[in-house]
Amino acid sequence: MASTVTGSCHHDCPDSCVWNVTVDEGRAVSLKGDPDHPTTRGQLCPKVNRLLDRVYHRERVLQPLLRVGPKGAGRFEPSSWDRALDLVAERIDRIRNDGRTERLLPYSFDGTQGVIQKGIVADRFFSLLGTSDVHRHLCGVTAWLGAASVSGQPFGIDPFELSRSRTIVLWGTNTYHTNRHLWPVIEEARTRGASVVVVDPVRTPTAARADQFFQVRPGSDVALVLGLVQVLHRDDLLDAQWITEHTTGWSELLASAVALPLDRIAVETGIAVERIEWLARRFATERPAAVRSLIGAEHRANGHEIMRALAILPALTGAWRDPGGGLARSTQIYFETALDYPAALPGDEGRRRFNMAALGQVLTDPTLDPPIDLLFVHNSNPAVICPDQNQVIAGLEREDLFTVVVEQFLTDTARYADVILPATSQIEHLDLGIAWGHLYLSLNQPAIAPVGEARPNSEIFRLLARRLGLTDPLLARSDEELIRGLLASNHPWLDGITLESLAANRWERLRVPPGFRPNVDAPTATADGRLHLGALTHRPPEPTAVTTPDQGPGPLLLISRKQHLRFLNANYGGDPEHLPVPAEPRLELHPVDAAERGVADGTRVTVHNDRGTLTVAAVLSTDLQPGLASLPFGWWNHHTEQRRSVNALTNPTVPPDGRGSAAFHDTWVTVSRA
Ligand SMILES: Nc1nc2c(c(=O)[nH]1)N[C@H]1C(S)=C(S)[C@@H](COP(=O)(O)OP(=O)(O)OC[C@H]3O[C@@H](n4cnc5c(=O)[nH]c(N)nc54)[C@H](O)[C@@H]3O)O[C@H]1N2
Ligand SMILES: Nc1nc2c(c(=O)[nH]1)N[C@H]1C(S)=C(S)[C@@H](COP(=O)(O)OP(=O)(O)OC[C@H]3O[C@@H](n4cnc5c(=O)[nH]c(N)nc54)[C@H](O)[C@@H]3O)O[C@H]1N2
Ligand code: SF4
Ligand SMILES: [Mo]
Repeated sequence: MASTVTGSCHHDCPDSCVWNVTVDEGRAVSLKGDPDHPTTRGQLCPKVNRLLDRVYHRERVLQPLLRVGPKGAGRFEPSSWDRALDLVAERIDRIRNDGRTERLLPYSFDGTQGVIQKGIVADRFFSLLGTSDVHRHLCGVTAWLGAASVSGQPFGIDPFELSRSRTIVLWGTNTYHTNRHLWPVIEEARTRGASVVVVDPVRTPTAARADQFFQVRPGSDVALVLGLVQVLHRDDLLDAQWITEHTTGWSELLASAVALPLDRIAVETGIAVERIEWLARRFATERPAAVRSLIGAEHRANGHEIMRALAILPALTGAWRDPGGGLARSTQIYFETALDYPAALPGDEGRRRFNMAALGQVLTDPTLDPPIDLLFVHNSNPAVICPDQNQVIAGLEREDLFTVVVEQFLTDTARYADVILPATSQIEHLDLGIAWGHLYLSLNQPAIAPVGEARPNSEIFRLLARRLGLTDPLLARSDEELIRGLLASNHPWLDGITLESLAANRWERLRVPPGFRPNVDAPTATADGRLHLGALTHRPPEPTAVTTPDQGPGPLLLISRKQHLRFLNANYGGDPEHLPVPAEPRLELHPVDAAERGVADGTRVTVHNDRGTLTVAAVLSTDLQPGLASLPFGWWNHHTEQRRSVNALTNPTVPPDGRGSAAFHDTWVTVSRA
């Protein structure tokens, strides 16, 4: 008899959908979006609709594998779990005995967002060993830090409150595509008279559906906000009382704004003065008014300042006063505040840490002391997702580097492994699902037994811990016990939410009151309880040193967005069934730039800078603007003749303090006929 088991999507996607898996005689036969779940509303997405094909994919890694060929050749022999785990434990033990556990670098990211499988057990394992570690900052941390510099703890409104808004500014986010379950909410607001404004350098599918599209010059967002500040001030549209009572730094902000005249701002942003005036008036008067942003603008050298500017804007008009007004950003902070995450071990702060964007440099730096001898990857595919890919791969090719990869597939990273350990998929393990696009917690129940010999990440680390004699109460807990611990925080947002209630109700909204207004219904979490404004600095993307001096037309700025309907980051980018036709990444160029280079639709072009070269076909698109080119992110490396993808070109620069994301989109390239 068939049964149905409820689970939730693990992907690094704001929507965190809930699904029902039908299981017949131990095999999952259908997976469908839950019709009752308030944000899923019965629909998954083109990435996940065929997740079961992925679960039972002929190319899935289903037993431990040991390398037999040269690094990267992708030749492996099957192994028993005992042999593979003994080998990994023995390698770790060797460097532990030398007292140099800093030679081990764990590398993980958001392959799964489930709290347990993402890393609670792994983090404790590596912390106990005192290994090196990475700052997991490639996504969202710059946005977090930028907003936090204004509001301390960067709470935004629940994005689903946008249904109440009359002015919605989708700022550097491609909602229709990357956050698709929010789109119906925006449409609902529109039927009630809301105006939807998109600010993006590209006419995205979201921009094409907007009421107003502000096609800004890349990286010019701070200038646009400075223009809005001037108009709000000049036309008496500020909420002076709110500014006085709730903020500091207004006069510094105003001084920085008036230093950049409006006509200059129009040039810098590409937006006419009248349109800046329109947006300022609309945002101040057609309320509730909200800015919605994710991470599009953070992947720039001035990403922190852009996110600061976006967090400042709602304070100027007192937008936070209205339910449905303010800033709607990642909601992850609500879950991190409510759940009882295990406290870090004493001494953890002192571990050697690198920004994850610097992996290539870390693995290839001959002066690094001690160097990295053992790389342990799980929940990530750095050979595709990390900037400066040629360096990353040069590192992975090192014969003296021992690489362990816990994966479901033979990814571009796993190909370089010495040992691959097969991981379960989301429908094979237990997890607690949080979200960064809404406020629902979900319980992901395993629907089927692990396929082949796959094991959950958590179990793999527990097995290794046992072999290494690591004792810690957290490592002795089962996944279910870990979930109970997370829920046992006594935080009012978890009031009455237990493992049992989640199992019975299938999901629970955090007990955040509907219409909750950060900075109004709860104090602003800065030391003085005020929102910190202060001067803003506009800094357009600067041509970097790694631009090859160009012969002919000048360099183009290259962005690499999440463009594919059927990729989720680097998931599916190697799966023929998920690839478009023709199956290769293509460079989008504006017709003006194409003409200057003698390039037509389909012409093969060389895209080049000092970090790398790719040969791909060109597609002409008026969705871009002159000077801006775009190559999609997520493709696996074998789809180009160089066996590299867009991150072979991207800029790995991170903020000077090493915290925050890489300037992926501040990448300059020359483009010429191949
Ligand atoms: N050029 C460019 N680069 C980018 C970006 C961009 O926009 N442009 N975006 C950046 C952003 S925002 C992000 S979030 C990162 C994403 O970087 P990652 O988080 O590394 O990428 P994903 O492809 O989501 O997931 C990585 C792997 O996790 C595996 N996985 C899934 N579930 C499990 C599991 O339960 N256990 C184990 N062991 N593995 C599992 C999948 O098979 C997949 O291969 O990429 C960044 N890189
Ligand atoms: N289909 C699909 N959905 C996804 C993903 C996926 O891979 N595929 N990935 C998921 C992940 S990990 C994340 S983090 C989210 C990201 O979700 P989003 O932040 O919405 O997505 P991005 O494509 O990274 O960037 C959004 C927009 O920022 C714009 N942008 C670039 N530079 C600037 C700038 O200087 N100013 C402004 N205003 N805009 C700029 C880009 O043109 C792009 O349209 O999407 C998630 N959803
Ligand atoms: S990838 Fe996103 S939209 Fe698709 S099912 Fe998962 S959570 Fe939903
Ligand atoms: Mo991301």
